[in-house]
Amino acid sequence: MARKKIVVLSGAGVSAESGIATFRDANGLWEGYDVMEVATPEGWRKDPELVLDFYNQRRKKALGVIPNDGHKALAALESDFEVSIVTQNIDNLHERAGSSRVIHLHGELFKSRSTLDSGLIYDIEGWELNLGDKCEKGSQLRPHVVWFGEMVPAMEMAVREVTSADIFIVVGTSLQVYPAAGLIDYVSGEVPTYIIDPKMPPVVHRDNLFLVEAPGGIGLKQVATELRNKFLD
Ligand code: BV8
Repeated sequence: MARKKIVVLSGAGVSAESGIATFRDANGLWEGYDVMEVATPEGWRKDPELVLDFYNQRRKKALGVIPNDGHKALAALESDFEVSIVTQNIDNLHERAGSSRVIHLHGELFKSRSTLDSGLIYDIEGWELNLGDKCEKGSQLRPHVVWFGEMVPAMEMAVREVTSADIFIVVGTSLQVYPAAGLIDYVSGEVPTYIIDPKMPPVVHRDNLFLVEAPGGIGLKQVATELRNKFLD
């Protein structure tokens, strides 16, 4: 029998137990920074060094952390299910935990992109991307990240994933950023939908909705057990 397909929408909360700050929790990432200055094209134009430093600090932090039980529980689901992870996170902890299909809606921290030709994308070795680092066509490299006010190119692919889900899991996201948060609206009422978060985000009630008020490390293990009991003969 074909394996059931699980689609996951993850946010900063799934990396919290690895020690990476979320955006909107107390002492979150945006504290101490003005989003408009470090995560918008205008901020980049105004002060590229401030922006490069903001992402260098996050890359340095991300190099020193490891995947947590939540990332590992999602990777382990691949032994019994087809799993696609649509993440808003720019860290690579899902991949490092072993997840083989990860769509980064908002880009990737360890990649840079040409400011002249957006098709030129490079891996960043180490943690630094600095002013003067140029693409092969000689233009300044920028973080390969989707800033506020920029298009989300992977959205179409993400919509295709969620519309083909047999099971949908939302973990570690406040569902405040669009169009990512709108993905839940593409999931039909017949699809069992799990929301895992210690502080439940606002979700319009729907059929087959299961709220798991717990951190990702515990909640994802609990849901994984439930799914195996429910869907594996
Ligand atoms: C676009 C990359 C248009 C950078 C990010 C007014 C109303 C509505 C929308 C808008 C508006 N004004 C502007 C907009 C659009 C805007 C938007 O949605 N703004 C919001 C803030 C209102 N969106 C955009 O600009 C998008 N683009 O719309 O383009 C367009 C169209 C055509 C042509 C041109 C343009 C682009 C949005 C992408 C922005 N980039 N990140 C970077 O990372 O530095 S968004 C950023 O927020 C991150 O990606 C992050 O992932 C994302 C969402 O945050 P969360 O992941 O949810 O994190 P948060 O801290 O909020 O929540 C953490 C959750 O975890 C909490 O629920 C917490 O309880 C939970 N948690 C805590 N601990 C744990 C836990 N869960 C589990 N376990 C734990 N231990």
